[in-house]
Amino acid sequence: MLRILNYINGRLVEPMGGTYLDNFEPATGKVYSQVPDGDERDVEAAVAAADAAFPKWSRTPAAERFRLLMKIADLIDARADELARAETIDNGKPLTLSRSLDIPRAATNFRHFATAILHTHSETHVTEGVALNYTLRQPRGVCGLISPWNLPLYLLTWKVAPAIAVGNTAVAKPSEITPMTAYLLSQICMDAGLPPGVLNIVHGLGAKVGSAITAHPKITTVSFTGGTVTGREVARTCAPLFKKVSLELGGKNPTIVFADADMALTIPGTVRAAFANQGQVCLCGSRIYVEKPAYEPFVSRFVEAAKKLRVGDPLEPTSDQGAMVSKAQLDKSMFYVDLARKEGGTILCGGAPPTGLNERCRDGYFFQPTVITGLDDTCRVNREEIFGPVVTIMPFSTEEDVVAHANGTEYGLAASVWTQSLPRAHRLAEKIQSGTVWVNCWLVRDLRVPFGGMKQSGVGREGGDEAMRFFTEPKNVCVQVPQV
Ligand code: TXE
Repeated sequence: MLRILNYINGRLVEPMGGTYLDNFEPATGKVYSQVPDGDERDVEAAVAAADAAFPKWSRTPAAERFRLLMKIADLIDARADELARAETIDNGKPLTLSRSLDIPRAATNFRHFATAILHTHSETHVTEGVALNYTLRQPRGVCGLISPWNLPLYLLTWKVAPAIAVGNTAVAKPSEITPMTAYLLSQICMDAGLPPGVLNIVHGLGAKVGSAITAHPKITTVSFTGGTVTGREVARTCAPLFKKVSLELGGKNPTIVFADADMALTIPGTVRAAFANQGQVCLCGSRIYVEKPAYEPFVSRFVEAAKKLRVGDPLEPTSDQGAMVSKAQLDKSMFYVDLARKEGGTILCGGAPPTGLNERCRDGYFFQPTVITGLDDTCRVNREEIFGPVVTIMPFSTEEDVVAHANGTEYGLAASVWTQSLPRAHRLAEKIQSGTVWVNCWLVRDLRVPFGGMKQSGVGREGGDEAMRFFTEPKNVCVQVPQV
């Protein structure tokens, strides 16, 4: 049985407690590896390594940091097939998705920030006749980076890359449910020659390792992606310690389809937004609002497309949908489908695990793409994050109505609007309360733009300059200008 290790001070090491957690393969429901059951002692060692590495790393020239991060990206590319397979076995998503999205994006994350640090600029303010003010942006020290299970390597590297690119050192904790690609990243960092202590990865449970990271006095900055409930706990821990915190949390994202939308584009686009990664993307569009004249034909075509999605062994190239990440997530989707029935909804397709899985996957965590109608905004199914392949479709009459629907939950992460009227698209984008609004597309990501949510979808922004600003401290230097 493969036992993965922590990555501390440039070495792969056993957890100090000597205990391990079972790591399940979602497609089979069976244990396939073991992950360190880390605790505060491992976190202490990791923080000490990061703290010791910080002085030299923060003074390492940008050109050298650039070279090392680009080397990591190259090694990710070189091991992409292995990483994609590891991601799929660990997470349950189709291999085609791991290979086309998650792994290439991990390399891109490193390249984006490796190049960004070569082109930074700062501000100067002249106090006429008195002084010259310039802003120094300096690394903050040891960062705590906590990432979730839905896009394991993609979201881990989305934090690691900017944090160390600007000169911080880091202690990262991947989800205990999907630790494998983080372990392979440790090997890649060692092969790339990343100096010991710059990045440390401690595996284990959130309540033990995660909370030890957020509470550690030497960790100045915490970047967290996960559920809103846990995000609240992270914020509660960090606030009295005056840590800088970025929270990327859950969503209940509206998809808004007007009657004038190009349905040849909209149907596949909204189906992908609904069911990508088995609906386990915080940006997935799980509430679909369709303008009344187009409602019936849209529902019919959407259900037809959802039924065509092939749910199967994620290692098979023919599978469009793989397994959900855990039994808990599968049960959560089942719970909400049952709740939808009780709330008066109609299940038009899916609503249960598929039949016809191969022998290997008969005990896996699979669920069919599910479409529900007949519910309104007061129903829990339309208010709470399900984080599975379960969506609702509702009709709407006017722009004012649909804006009220879209903004009617505690979340505000993302939205998509499908229409061929440009003025209407801009009107909706301005009124919808979310950190991202896509128009006639979904999950198109330019890494330079601010990324994050509002309301209970999070605090702060990552991406591009926002990430560089989050992971640095601006200092104003004011120099008296001698009068001639
Ligand atoms: O996330 P958790 P879970 C949503 C989704 C899901 C729900 C819970 O609805 O059903 O969140 O998922 C670590 N201090 N999203 O349980 O618990 C944990 O070990 C510090 C949306 O997987 O938030 C893991 O590494 N860390 C989200 C990370 O936090 C703690 C993606 C996320 O785990 C901790 C995933 C603590 N007290 C789930 N407790 C998105 N926005 O993409 C746990 N952790």
